[in-house]
Amino acid sequence: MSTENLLEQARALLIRTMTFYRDDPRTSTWLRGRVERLDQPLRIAVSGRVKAGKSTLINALVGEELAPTDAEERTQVNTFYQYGPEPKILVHTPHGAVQNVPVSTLDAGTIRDLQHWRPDEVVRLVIEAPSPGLQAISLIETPGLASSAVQETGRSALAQVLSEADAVLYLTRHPHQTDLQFLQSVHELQIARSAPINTIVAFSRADEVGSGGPEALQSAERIAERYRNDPTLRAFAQHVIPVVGLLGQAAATMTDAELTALTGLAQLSEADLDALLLSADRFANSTGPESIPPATRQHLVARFGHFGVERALTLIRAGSGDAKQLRSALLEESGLNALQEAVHQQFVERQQALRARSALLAVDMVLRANPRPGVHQLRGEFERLVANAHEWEELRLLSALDSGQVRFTRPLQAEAKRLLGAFGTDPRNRLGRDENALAVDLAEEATAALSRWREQAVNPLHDRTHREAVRTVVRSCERLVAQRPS
Ligand SMILES: Nc1nc2c(ncn2[C@@H]2O[C@H](COP(=O)(O)OP(=O)(O)OP(=O)(O)O)[C@@H](O)[C@H]2O)c(=O)[nH]1
Ligand SMILES: [Mg+2]
Repeated sequence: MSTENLLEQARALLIRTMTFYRDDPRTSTWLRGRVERLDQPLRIAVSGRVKAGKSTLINALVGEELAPTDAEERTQVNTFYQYGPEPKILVHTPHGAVQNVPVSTLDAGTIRDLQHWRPDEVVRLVIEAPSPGLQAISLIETPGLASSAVQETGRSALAQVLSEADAVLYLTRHPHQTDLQFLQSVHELQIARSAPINTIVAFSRADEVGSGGPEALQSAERIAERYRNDPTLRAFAQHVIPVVGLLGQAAATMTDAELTALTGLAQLSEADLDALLLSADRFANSTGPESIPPATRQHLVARFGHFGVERALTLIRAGSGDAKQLRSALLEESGLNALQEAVHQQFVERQQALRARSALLAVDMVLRANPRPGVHQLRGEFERLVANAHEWEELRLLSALDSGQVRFTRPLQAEAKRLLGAFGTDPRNRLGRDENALAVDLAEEATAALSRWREQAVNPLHDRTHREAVRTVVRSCERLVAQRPS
């Protein structure tokens, strides 16, 4: 059995496909781009309906206000935010030309102007920024789907997103039916079905749920929980997370002046503060308190939202006095920490499996679009890799274990997750040993785990789902036995 990892096999197949099409410059150039991408930061598409809060969330994730958020018209152009040593804007036209727009700083205004070009004038904007938040991942904002378009153009828009990104962060304000259908259509593609490992759903603008009071996030969490248990959604999204992107963005980019204003407000008497916080309108426009003038309060509501201001004041009064404490408490309350954690666990840690998926998707697209004599060998190799992609099986089983679709008894459940790589994919992590563990101990532990799980495989009490799950764990153990720890 080959234990060479899936990514390397997928890369090799991608390169062979490129060689096979070398007399077709368009195809081979496209494929070369895909090969190069395997060594670039992971690409995550931020997708969803118009005004779902995509740009705001991108800023919250990057920790800077790069993406224009207050645009009245909707964004028409795919906008890539990626790391670069200096600020840079590249404009891609439909004919393949790339123009460099000279900039010394990146301001949302310039980006906004460029985003208003029509799709037949500009097909893609690439914003390069020296932001630490973009070193491990690149983010792509896709044009917001109009509600009618979710169904109509859903598939083609989606095919586009899929071919551009390794993973999808889908934002929805109300996870209703059309969004589910849209997401499901992603899932219909062959690779997507084999590897439903690349989608996180963010339940966005969660502060607006219900009447939008301080309890909004708890209501949003209850709704999210319902969707997590929805079998349709669970089949392709591993996480449904409520987020208040606006608060996340404000917390991540909070200024000293904002902190000073918030601290000043927190010193008001409880009665005055309660009266002031009755509504966003009252907060922003009432004449008093004079120490914090209306203009400052208007600024605070615009930046943090009414929910965010209320949370910030409550936290300051409870003792989160300095900027660092307040920022981290607000990032927690906005759901941004949970989202970052999910992105890390599901996408960054699993990037090899996601990159392999993208590479195979590219091969599949080319073989379908340009069939010619001799492709059957490549197609055969493609099918073999997809069928044997054990990494994807591990991810599927991990999410089934997390969602409760599959359950082992107590000690086995934890061990299965560890062996499947939930706490790190290195042999040491999988075997629950630290970095000082000796190779011989690891080998011994791997053999012991394998025989334990082989016993489970013949347990007659297990149903089919269970037997398949056990087989996946056994296969992970077999790989650990075959692997030489480095
Ligand atoms: N209350 C609240 N408002 C938000 C939140 N996120 C975004 N908004 C507001 O919603 C509006 C749209 O936000 P954007 O981030 O521009 O949304 P978008 O999905 O990028 O919009 P398009 O690209 O134009 O489709 C802006 O006025 C934001 O301030 C949130 O978490 N809470
Ligand atoms: Mg936007």
